[in-house]
Amino acid sequence: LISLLMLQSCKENKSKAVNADVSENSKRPNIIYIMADDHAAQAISAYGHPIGQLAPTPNIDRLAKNGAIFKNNFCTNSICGPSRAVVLTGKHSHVNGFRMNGDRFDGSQQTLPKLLKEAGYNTAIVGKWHLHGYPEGFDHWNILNDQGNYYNPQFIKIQDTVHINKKHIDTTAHWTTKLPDTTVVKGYATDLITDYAIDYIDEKKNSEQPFFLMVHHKAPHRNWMPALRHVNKYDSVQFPLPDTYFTKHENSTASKEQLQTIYRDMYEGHDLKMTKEKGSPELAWNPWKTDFERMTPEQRAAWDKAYQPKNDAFHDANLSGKALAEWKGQRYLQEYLSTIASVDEGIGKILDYLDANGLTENTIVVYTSDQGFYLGEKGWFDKRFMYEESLKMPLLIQYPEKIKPGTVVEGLTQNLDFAETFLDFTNVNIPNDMQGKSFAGLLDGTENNEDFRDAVYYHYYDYPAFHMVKKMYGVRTNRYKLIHVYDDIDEWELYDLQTDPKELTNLIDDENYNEIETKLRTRLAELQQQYKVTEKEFEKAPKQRVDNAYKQFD
Ligand code: SGN
Ligand code: CA
Repeated sequence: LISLLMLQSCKENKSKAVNADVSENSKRPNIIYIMADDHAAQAISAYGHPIGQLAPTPNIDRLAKNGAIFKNNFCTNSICGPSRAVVLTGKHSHVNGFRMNGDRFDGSQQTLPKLLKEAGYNTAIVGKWHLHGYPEGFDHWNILNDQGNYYNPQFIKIQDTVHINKKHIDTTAHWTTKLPDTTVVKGYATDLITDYAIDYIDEKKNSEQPFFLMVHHKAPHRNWMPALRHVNKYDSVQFPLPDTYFTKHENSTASKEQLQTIYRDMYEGHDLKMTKEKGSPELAWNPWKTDFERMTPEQRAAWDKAYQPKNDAFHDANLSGKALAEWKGQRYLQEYLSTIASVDEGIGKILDYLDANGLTENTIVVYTSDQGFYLGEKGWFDKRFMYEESLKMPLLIQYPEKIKPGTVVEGLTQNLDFAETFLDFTNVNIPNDMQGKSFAGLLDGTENNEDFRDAVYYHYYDYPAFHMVKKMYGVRTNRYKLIHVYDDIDEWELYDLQTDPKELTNLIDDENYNEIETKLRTRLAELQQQYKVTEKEFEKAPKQRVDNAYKQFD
């Protein structure tokens, strides 16, 4: 039967192929979708930012060199679970129902993996899931429990949901489900996820069936724990701290009231790996103990050996005030970028594997992050705001058959478009209820960047919550951005990205911008109508909840 099928597919290939050499290529492309967690474009060297030059990412850069780099790719809602839900559905948060972390993803709805599976693809996901409940529409999955840990993380596989340690695991359960110790895998999360990805590709490489694989890293998410081989990687590098590091946030109340300032809100031990005193490896403020306690004695000893000299030197320096704030920024960047070194190595391994096995030509490889991230701009870490650093997602795609090496995409694309684009590339019908737009035409040169989209819609809901970034929605065009911050506040912000790329001057009361403001308000209303945003999306949180949250997180 198999040879009969092969004969059949050969016949089809021949009739479709222009010449015999490309007959192999008529097999639909595989897709490897690699998404890091919180990877800022500033930290990818291909994007040209000074930080990325000091901490090179040669393997991620290979995608830009062999394929395309996107300069204006945006998320619709700058936070983890919501971004993942948008990627899976091609629909805005208010339509797919996952507005904030903590919501539960309705797995019964139409998703990209389900559509690809129906169209004959083998579908898989390895790494971070973070949508609560377990993946649906995947033939294979092996996911981190909740946020996952850097060292010796817990993984749960599709098989585990049937029978794990003789106990039935509820596939609809919330993450608070206590998983058995047998799900702990010794090793470093980034390396394990890379290995799982390669194992899967290896299993599928000779199959007639094309595959869709999502590789979701935990890194470089908080608390930024590098692999043991990288714990001293950037000790002697001085990263440039942004000139907005000590800004006073004159432009915005939401910016003033956030709790994601590096030198004020980071946990000294847990995040910055600072110790209580010279000579002791005991960590300073470390509220979530399990990240370190789960290390094996050998791992912990190697870790302490690497950190002790630099932490002792810190105590000797006796820093305070501005110098201490700058030291914290430096330590943060060193840690954050060291975790990316493993991610980049992993991408290199996957690309080398594809090359070595003749899979490169017919495989679409995507690299992105669930949102952007702050590397000290405005004094911050984390994301959530509609400003450029967190709104922009890095995006690089390699697909030799369709994308010319060195392609630069300037059009306004979004994570909302990913599902549509992959369906387009695989010749699967794009359902009408998806809200994005395939950008395949920007990649093969059949569509103009300027004509692709004139404005993107954004809506962030997760307030009150960690970091206390207020609810906001808005519109961004090629040049301008209009934001409405609401809930316990009612404030508008307007920025001219051409004259003020760092978004420090709120022009909302500037008369010279009245006309622009009016146009932006009109466009915003149109987008809300187009995307079917209803009044329900602007509900306020009870005041008591907000007050309590400030107490809890401050
Ligand atoms: C954790 C982090 C926050 C982070 C959220 C959401 N705190 O709560 O800093 O904003 O995750 O991140 S931690 O101390 O527990 O690490 S997200 O990527 O999952 O959206
Ligand atoms: Ca994230």
